[in-house]
Amino acid sequence: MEILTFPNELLRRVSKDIDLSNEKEKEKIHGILEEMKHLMYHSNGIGLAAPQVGIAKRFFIIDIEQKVEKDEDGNISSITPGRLHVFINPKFISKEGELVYEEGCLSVPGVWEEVKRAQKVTIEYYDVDFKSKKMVADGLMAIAVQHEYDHLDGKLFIDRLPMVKRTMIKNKIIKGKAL
Ligand code: QAP
Ligand code: CO
Repeated sequence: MEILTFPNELLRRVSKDIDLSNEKEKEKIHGILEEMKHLMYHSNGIGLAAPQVGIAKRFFIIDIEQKVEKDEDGNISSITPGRLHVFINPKFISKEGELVYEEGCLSVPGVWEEVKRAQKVTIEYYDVDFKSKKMVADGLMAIAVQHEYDHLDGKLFIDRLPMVKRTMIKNKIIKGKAL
């Protein structure tokens, strides 16, 4: 399993809901989640969605509390996981307010830009045990949920930048990769 990066077309697919009546599919998810968790922590990420590892299904993980220790060379020496949240078949019930936050993405490495999102969101989803849950999130958690949800619809945070900036960044990444 590896993290796909822009402009990989697989990141642009609209993902499908997990079929909660399909026990085989549910079982498979657990193994995938385990691998995604390791990938996310290892890459110093706070969120990772299934489409980012080439799986067109509607689920993602978020841990906004993890602590990453680096040695003097900047290499990761230890990662202390915080609280991992698993969101399966998520749906927004409400969004309120506005918040600008500097976002990055494991699929768009090295790019950090300010994005405008809702400040507070209510989201319905199934957790890792396929139990129905509801969460009211604000601040960083609200940003993370909206960012990861976008991946399920094939959207990236750079799509939400003003046109001029977006074109500049996309061209720069594509040129950089061609070299
Ligand atoms: C989404 O993003 C997010 O470019 C998760 O070199 C971002 O985990 C939610 C990362 C901001 C809320 C606020 C990106 C790591 C990680 C990079 C990430 C990089 C190394 C991004
Ligand atoms: Co992302």
